[in-house]
Amino acid sequence: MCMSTSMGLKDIASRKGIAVGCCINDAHLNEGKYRSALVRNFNLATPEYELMHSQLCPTRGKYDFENADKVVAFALKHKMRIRGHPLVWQSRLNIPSWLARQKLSRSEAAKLLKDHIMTVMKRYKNEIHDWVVVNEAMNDDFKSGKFKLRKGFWFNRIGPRYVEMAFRLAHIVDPKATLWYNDYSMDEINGKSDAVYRLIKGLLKKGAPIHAIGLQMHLASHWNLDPKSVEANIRRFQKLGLKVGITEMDVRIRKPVTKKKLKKQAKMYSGMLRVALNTRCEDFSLWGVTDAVSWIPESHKGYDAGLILDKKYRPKLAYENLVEALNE
Ligand code: 9MR
Repeated sequence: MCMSTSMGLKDIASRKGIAVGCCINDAHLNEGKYRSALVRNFNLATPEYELMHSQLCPTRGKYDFENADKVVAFALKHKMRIRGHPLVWQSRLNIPSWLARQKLSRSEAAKLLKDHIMTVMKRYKNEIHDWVVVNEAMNDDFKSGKFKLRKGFWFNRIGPRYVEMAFRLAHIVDPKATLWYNDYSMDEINGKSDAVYRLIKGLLKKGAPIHAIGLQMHLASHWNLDPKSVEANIRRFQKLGLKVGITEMDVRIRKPVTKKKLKKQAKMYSGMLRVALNTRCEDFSLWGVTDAVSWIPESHKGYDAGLILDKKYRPKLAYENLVEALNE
């Protein structure tokens, strides 16, 4: 079936039963090209930073949902599903500074965890039905090969059980919501994905309401991911009864950006999309649509051009390869 060229990724993907998603940054929603690129290509939205604890609650007891509301309203207006992200994340960027300074007993910390989860989920109970409940709880100590739950704000005050606690609280607030565990560098079968698999399997055995696994898939174009290993990793989580999604894909390029590196990037994007299609993932989501709006240059010095449209919103080879993979 020939697809009209005016169709975006989401239209072509809909025939394959997979959602195509993107993070949305409210600061750029006043830019026409940014809005059009999102509306044309995606039917799943993840607020890029607007639901972070530090953004929502910069002052104790006072929530400011203004920016998050903008992303939610935009997504609903354009019939995009929304994945709320993140409810619980120990990153220093996510924990509000007033909270980080608190000396808390275990029960006080548990109450604050519960209050935050309830406050955020209740506000969007009718709009958001997928939540990243816990983000990046596993350390990434590939050097030692010893993978265990990261120490951090909630771990240090509540202990390792904060993960299970967060999922159980989220399920109580919205028993119908799909609850996700999301992490990076766990796309292939490796020490970290093994550790997450053991963690999640154990929690499921205890009846923890975990429904889905998000593979963030933040890659670099000089890496070589083994599609078979990614496929096997996805399938083993699915065998636990879990949904799996690619939640934050981008493929950063070490500067200078060359044609050869862009070609490799394109191959990686379409290769992972084919894996997502073969394994019937819930979604194939990117952490941005245009190189003009990307966390990469700031966070990965010396890297750029990690997304599928260039800085002038022109489709890159990566975009064309995704269309080709979807049309197969
Ligand atoms: O791209 C996000 C950036 O705008 C935020 O300031 C940052 C806060 O830590 O989070 C970035 O997104 C991260 C996501 O929330 C979790 N996976 C890794 C992403 C890149 O750091």
